[in-house]
Amino acid sequence: MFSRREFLKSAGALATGATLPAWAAAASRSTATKSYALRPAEVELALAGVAGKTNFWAFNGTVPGQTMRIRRGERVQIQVDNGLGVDTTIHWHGVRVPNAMDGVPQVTQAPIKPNIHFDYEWVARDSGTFWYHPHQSSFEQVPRGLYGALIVEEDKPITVDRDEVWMLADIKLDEEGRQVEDFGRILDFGNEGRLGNHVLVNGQPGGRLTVRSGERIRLRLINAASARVFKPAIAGHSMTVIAYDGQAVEPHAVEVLDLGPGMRADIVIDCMHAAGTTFAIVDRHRRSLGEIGRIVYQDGKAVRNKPLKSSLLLPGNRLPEPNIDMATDHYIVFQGGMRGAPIIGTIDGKPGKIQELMEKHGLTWTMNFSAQHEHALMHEPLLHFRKGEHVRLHMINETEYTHPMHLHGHFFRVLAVDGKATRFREWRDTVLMPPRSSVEVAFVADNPGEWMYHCHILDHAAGGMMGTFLVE
Ligand SMILES: [Cu+2]
Repeated sequence: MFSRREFLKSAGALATGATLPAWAAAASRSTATKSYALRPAEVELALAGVAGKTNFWAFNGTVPGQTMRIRRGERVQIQVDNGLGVDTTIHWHGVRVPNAMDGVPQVTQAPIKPNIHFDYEWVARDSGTFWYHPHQSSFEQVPRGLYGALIVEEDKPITVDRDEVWMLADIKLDEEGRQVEDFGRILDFGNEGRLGNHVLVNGQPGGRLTVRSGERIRLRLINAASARVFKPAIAGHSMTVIAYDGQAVEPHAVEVLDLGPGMRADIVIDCMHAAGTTFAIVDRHRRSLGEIGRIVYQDGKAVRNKPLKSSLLLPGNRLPEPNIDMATDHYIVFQGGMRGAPIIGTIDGKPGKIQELMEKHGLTWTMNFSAQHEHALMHEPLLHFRKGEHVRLHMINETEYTHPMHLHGHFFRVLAVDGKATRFREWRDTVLMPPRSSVEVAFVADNPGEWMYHCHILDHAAGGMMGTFLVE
């Protein structure tokens, strides 16, 4: 028997040399396959301005891993060959993959053992800015350097002079320029997470966006930090947001972005200053380390003297639209953390205190009164949805901390924060939940399987703020 895939492969092979009938050409285009090989392993890399070499874990020896640029509708095959001394997996953050390809150890697959390989394969249904990283001990593996960008290009992109990716992260270095290996401390789990002491842009300190006067730049910002929330602002420039988490939003200007771990923003910058000038991109968050990078105007003639007038509205993806009138209401209550009420849920079936949860289980947070060890083999889904169910999810944050909450396999519309309707009802896969707040989102649970729902401050996830939703 000839499978459809083999048939299309041979149809694709025919394309070299022979003229294909239009139907065959279209078929091979729509199922074009891109293959990647990713090998996570230890590596020593030089950081600008840092003496000596720095120890990383990296995909194919670079931090970030290679940027995967694909087109919407393309099939992607990724062979992961584990060169680490520990188990790993890869999660395709924001990509609506089939459950078995989601890369969550114990939940969607067995962990990839050292020296073993695993093949991922999925079709890019949505265009947008996504990223990939391990879901195994992510509080350690991600900050060690295992992360990379995944860009799915639109069929009809907007007009810009250049399309750039900045992966933001931080790193904790000692005086010799080595990574401090203090991962997994309960003090970090129960507070704001483990913060680095240097900001990295695409793996190096001090991002540089070199531009020519008049250029219009699309900048895809990805927060790959394990715990740091960035609030980037650009001196002398306005940022027009065109997408959040890869999904189109009505273009709107902002002075400051609010980018929690896991979150993305596509912004457009019209660079209308004079050649030879420089502008700082600063982090305005209260835990900021200062400058993230700079826009540097090259010498030379301006590309144009007035900003481009063309539309910044992205075509958008076909996401299932939740109907609020027919939606079922579901609730998640968040409790815990070292600062705040000594609350919480259940320990061994009885109401317990945070102190007890920490001492007995090494956990610091609960969702709906239950805390989970990272990817435990035995676990109960937090919520159950019927396949196709329209869901309105009420998230009630009773903690004193901010949490970027991430749902796998789906996008949701953000309806309201503290009862106040959002301006754009934007689609997201990760939403920032401010301290002591409520956030309302809605989505259609159309992707069958058991999906992670967790805080993307990876230390919080490891401290119990992770659970699953079952769609069946
Ligand atoms: Cu959190």
